[in-house]
Order: sequence, then structure tokens, then C-alpha cells
Amino acid sequence: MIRRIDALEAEAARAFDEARDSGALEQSRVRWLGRKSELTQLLRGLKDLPAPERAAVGARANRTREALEERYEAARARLGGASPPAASARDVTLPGRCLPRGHEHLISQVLREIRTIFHGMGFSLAEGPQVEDDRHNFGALNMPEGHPARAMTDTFYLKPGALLRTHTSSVQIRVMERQAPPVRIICPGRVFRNEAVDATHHFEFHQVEGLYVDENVSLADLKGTLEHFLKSFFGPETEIRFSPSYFPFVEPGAQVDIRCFFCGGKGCAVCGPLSEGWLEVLGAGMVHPNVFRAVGYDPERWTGYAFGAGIERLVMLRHGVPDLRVFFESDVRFVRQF
Ligand code: 2NL
Repeated sequence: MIRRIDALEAEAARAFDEARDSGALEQSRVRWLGRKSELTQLLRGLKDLPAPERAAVGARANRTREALEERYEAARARLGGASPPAASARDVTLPGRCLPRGHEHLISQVLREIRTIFHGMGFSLAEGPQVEDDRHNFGALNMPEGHPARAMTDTFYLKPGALLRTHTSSVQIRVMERQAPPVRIICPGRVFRNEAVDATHHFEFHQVEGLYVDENVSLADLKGTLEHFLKSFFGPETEIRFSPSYFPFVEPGAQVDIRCFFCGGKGCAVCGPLSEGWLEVLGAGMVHPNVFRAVGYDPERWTGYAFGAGIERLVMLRHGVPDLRVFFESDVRFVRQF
């Protein structure tokens, strides 16, 4: 058996050394090292040999295999790499290979749609940093240190004084700091809150806030603007309701609801049991004088309204998405549906 292995090694080595082109070398590789080669068969048959012989023959055959593989590699290097497959191995009638293709995320589509609606009403786009300081996220928004409203949202602190913004109001503060009125902007973007994740809560989500500052801005301007937005977004039949609410950075503050389009207002699993027949979609109000003071605007002269909405919530309602977590999983089976 050992003698046969020696002979086989010599013959195969000669075949590799003498191969004149990569086609011939490939043939020799199949013949001497391939799955059906004598050496492979022999290694496979080892288990049937008596133990003492098995060890000796096995060691010898493995050494031969290693030696031949080296010899083969040397020949391949000499002949200049892999050979192209023969022309006959190519089927030119096969369709081309499909490249994996992505799809624009629903949240990105909706952000663009919202920008377009407000652009049509004369709002421009403002963006700002996701890592914020205390002043822009809280202090300038009438939430001084120790203000109870700071406990309303759980904040991710990166280090003392540096945090992930909990709303995009911080961007509006930055714009007012560097620009004199009038101001008419929307600030869409990603925000972060230290929340336990479930079907309707996440530690990151998107928000759009809007701000309009000028002389003689009234609650009627706010109502008209939000009515146009909500009818553009949810459809022209959308019924809208304003009711009093509290946010530290506005006075008065309002919550904005639309008539539930799942039940038509009778009350159902989506809009009940708290606000039967209505869905809360926005918070809004007239900018608090302390916010104007914080950015150096004279609250005796300037007036303004502001509003904010969670994008995922708007999208879940309009598209009937029952679980917000799917927005952040980027599963193409979800993403491609829209
Ligand atoms: C909500 C409530 C709101 C604002 C956001 C705001 C910004 C500035 C000044 C005053 Cl710079 N107000 N933003 C006002 C009222 C409500 O959002 O529930 N958002 C999801």
C-alpha cells in the first residue's frame, strides 16, 4: 500500500510539473486530488484497515496529499492563476444576476411628505445636533433645573451637561438664538428618551416640530396651519378638535385630536378607552414669554406659536401599523410594503 502511494505521488508530481497550461493542470488536479481520485478513495477507505496499518498508511497518505497540494499550487502560480471556464460552460441566454435592491423607509417617505406640506405654507427646514446641552434642550424652554417637567421625560445623559435631545425644540432654540424674527421653520428629526420598549414606546423616534414667530401671531393662525397640515396628511374629511393641555414652553397649550377613522367616533380599541372617538396627534400652543426672553426676543413685541408631533405615531395611525418596533428593525419585508 505504501509503495503504491509513493508511486502515485511521483506520477502526480510529474503531471503537475509538466502541465503546459491551466486547463491541463486542472485536469491533473481532478485526476490526482479530486473527489474521485485514487488518493481520496484511499483516505476514505482507511477506516476499514486494521488499526496498526491504518496509522502508518494514513500518515503517509496525508503527507502525500499535502506535498501534492503544494506542488499543484506551485504549478498554478507558474501558469498564472485560475483558467477562465471554457466558452461552452457559459450560458449566454441566462438572465442577468439580480442585485439586491433596498427600498426607501416609510419614515423617510413621510418626513419628505411633511416637509413638502409645510414648505407649501412658507416654512423652511431647520436641523441641528442630536447631542445637546442642558440649555438648548431644557433651560431655554422654560424648564430650569429642578423643574418638575424634566422628570416627565427620561433623558439619556452622556456626561454631566451633555445629553441626547428629547425633542427637536432644541433646534428651534438654536435658530432663534442666531436669527431675528420673523421665523417660520419646521424641525424634523430623531429624538431619544430613556423608555422601556413596547408596541407604542421606543427609546428613539422621530418628531416634527414647527415654530412661527412674528408680530400679531394668534391662536387662529395656529389652528389654520394645523388644520391644513392634518387635512393634507390624513385626508380632506378629517375632523379636528383642540383642547387645553400643558407644556412648559407654551401658554396657552393645546392638544390636537382628530376624529377616529377606525370607528368613526363611536369608540374602539384604537381610540378608547380614554378619549373615546378621538385620536391625539399633536401638541401645540403659543410660545411662552420665558422662551422668548431666553433667546433675546422681546416678548412684548413678538408673538408665536409652536407645535410638535411624533412621526411614528402619525404613521402608525394612517397606515395601521400596530407595533412601532418594526420601524427600527429595517426588515425589508416590512420596508418594501410601502
Ligand atoms: C408633543 C408636544 C409640542 C412645542 C412642542 C415648542 C418649541 C419651542 C417653543 C415652544 Cl422652541 N414650543 N414646541 C410646543 C407645544 C407642544 O409638542 O406632544 N409633541 C410630540
